[in-house]
Amino acid sequence: MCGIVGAVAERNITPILLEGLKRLEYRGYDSAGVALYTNDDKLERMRRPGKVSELELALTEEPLLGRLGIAHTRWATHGAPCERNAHPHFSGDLAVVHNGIIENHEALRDQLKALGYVFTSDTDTEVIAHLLNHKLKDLADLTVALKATVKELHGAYGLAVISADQPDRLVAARSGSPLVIGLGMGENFLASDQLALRQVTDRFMYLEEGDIAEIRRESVQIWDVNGQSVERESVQYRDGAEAADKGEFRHFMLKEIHEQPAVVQRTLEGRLSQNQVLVQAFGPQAAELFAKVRNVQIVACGTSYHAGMVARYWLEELAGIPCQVEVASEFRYRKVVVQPDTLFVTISQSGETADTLAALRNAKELGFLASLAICNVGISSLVRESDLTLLTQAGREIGVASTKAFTTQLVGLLLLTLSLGQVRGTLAEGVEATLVEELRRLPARLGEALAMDSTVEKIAELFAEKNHTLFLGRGAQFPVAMEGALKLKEISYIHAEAYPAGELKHGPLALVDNDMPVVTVAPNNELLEKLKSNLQEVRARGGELIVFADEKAGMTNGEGTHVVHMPHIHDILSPILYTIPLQLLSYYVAVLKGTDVDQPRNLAKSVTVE
Ligand code: HGA
Repeated sequence: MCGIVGAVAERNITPILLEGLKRLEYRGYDSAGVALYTNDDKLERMRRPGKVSELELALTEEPLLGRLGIAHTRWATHGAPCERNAHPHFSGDLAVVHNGIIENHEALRDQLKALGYVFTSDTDTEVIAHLLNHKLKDLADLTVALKATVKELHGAYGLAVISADQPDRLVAARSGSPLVIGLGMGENFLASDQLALRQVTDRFMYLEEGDIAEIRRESVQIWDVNGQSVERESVQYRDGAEAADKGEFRHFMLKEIHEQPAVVQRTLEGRLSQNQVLVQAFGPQAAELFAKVRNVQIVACGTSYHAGMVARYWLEELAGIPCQVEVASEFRYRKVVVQPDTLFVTISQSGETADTLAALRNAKELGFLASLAICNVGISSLVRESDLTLLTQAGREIGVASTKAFTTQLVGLLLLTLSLGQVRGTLAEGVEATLVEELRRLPARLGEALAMDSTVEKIAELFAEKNHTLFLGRGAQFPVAMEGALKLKEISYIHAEAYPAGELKHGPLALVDNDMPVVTVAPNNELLEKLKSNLQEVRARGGELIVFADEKAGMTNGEGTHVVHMPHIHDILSPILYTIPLQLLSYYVAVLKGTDVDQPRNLAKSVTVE
């Protein structure tokens, strides 16, 4: 979360910093700020609450020009989202921007106050600025003082610092929050995500955990966690900057929903033979490791957790492998009993999700057989630190509410299920060939579901005045209902809860009346008749039903019952298909309510804090 951009160049860098912030804004958008060593040899800053556009406006009215600078877009963890708490934070001649959380900030604040430092914000970040200032008094050199400062910080940080006293460089430190250096000709850059810098360079150097970097116009020097000077490999991207533009669509979210047939296709590419999944897609040692797997533990957060919950149904039903799924923020702090030969699977769009990453690091001490990441970013920490990987090919996801990342994760998890079953010989006869064939047809089915766009848009009108909603599903559709409820909450701010349909009578039915729409996904499977009975229970209490049902499920419109017919699909793949109308529904409800669809309040993309 939060976004950092920095630059040291010979030209004015203000537009570069602003463009970088705009590209990172999807990660945090409470406030934005920039600090520049100006052409008058002064350290100056501009900060504004709200989005980067507010900062841009302020800089148009009162321009700041400089050749060395840092900038930040914030997602507040400590202190309200106001100008006073916006980064960069100053201490004397120093300016600091920070991603992460300093856990010992209270103790440090007390020590620094006792030394006479005056705090002007409520953030944890400000202690870093003052501590560094204090260290500089003895150590004189900015890089040396930063090395001493980070030794006293507990928690997570990606830091960028400039000083008016040593304006030849930008210094940076990484521990728990990613940072990347962008390499230019006679100019260099820094950012929390290379996306911010694709406008200025295609050459990058990724900092590793514990690294400190000194970035000058003509050189970059890095020290590792032990203080040893190290070289980090530089990587060049030739694929051209991925367009961060909405094209013909009104919002990134809608664009990303409509990209799903294409990105699912891409995620399947090179991973299927005629009638089998290619196990090597998970890495060269996959076949050997998969043969030993007797259990699977999946750990993830938010939408990725819902993908993991669907996978549990698949792994147990198809591959006969016991599977547990847990949210990372719980798993990481729990005493876990690990069954022998358990594969530890993490799922994350960004691969930088702090809780998931911490869970992976803990898992390494717990005796799991191996770790496997399902992730959308090949250069992420999660991928680097896992034994096996399957990269989803969703492309950059800008909408804060995840859509295409989820469906491609599901595809990845189905490939995993089939691979494990194949290697262990536990799949029923013919199942793999059938599902491989069905997976090939999936992009076309998703396209058919997307063609229902305008039908779903009409249904959304039923929700515009409502405050509460229930989502119901049975079997593998229960996590789909959970994901549908999460989407609606995230972007329309309507309270939505998901239940397994059979649980309705054990409590939530008490909530049902004609003000509580009930959304249900009803593929044509062996649970259909039971689901229909649950829906009758809702109708009998005056609840309005919105049912996304298989065209062969025999469900029809009636009073208080709105049925949207879905293309028929193999039951195993139905969670992927039925996700689509629920994404569209939440999108159109949010549009009707006039919320900020791509950047909903209080949220941010890529949750890199605990
Ligand atoms: N703790 C700092 C930075 C927050 C952050 O990294 N969010 O993703 C603050 O609250 O300003």
